[in-house]
Amino acid sequence: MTAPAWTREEFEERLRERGRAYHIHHPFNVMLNTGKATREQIQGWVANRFYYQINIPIKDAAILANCDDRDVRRHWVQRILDHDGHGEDPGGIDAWLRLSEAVGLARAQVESLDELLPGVRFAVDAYVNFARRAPWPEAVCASLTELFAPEIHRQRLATWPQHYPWIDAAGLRYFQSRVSLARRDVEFGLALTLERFGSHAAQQRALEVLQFKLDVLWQMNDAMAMAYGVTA
Ligand code: AHQ
Repeated sequence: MTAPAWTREEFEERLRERGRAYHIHHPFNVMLNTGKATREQIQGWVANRFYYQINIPIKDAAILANCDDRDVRRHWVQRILDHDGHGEDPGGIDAWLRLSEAVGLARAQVESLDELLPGVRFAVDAYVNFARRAPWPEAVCASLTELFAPEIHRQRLATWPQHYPWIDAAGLRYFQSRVSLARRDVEFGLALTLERFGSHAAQQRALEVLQFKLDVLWQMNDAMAMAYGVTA
């Protein structure tokens, strides 16, 4: 006897419950957002997170390449433009390089990936390779860690200026942009996930996929904590 599928409300609640494992709760992130991070720890975080940022559009292009649904593609393509830029908008990757300069790093230094830690590279590459190989609805589901992202961006915007007055506020514009973009992205990704993962088994798989992506983000913080230290 197979278990009955959860209702959409129950399924969404189970997805949101996984927020307990979101990297907002990782000691390295708590250190960053409670003002305990040194300049070097912040610089290490910015330089390593750059690898995640430049891989998001590559991940999203993998989803597009696998996706046979035109309506989904016409929504999803916006994510690539958001990061790579389009028209007058230089995009999120450029905004992250602006953040790099604001924390005292040269653009070329960050783009060289000289600071990239093995654990960060492996976690990000695992995410991109997952998106290349998994059925595209699973890769859409993996992006739902952004259910919890507006809070982490708001937390940075609320705490960094007071804790780190040496960081040029223009560098925080990326976080500001993601508060609304993450909400827009999640609205589409969540509706698609609730719709397409219909059976109980599929819903369980969706939770496994979300946990995988939560682990990707958690591992990135583990690697940075090991390399740069973490102050509780
Ligand atoms: O800046 C972030 C971003 O553009 C994305 C896209 C999305 C995805 O497709 O997996 N996830 C994501 C995230 C971004 N920022 C992270 C942060 O902590 O600044 C959070 C991360 C996410 O929650 O997955």
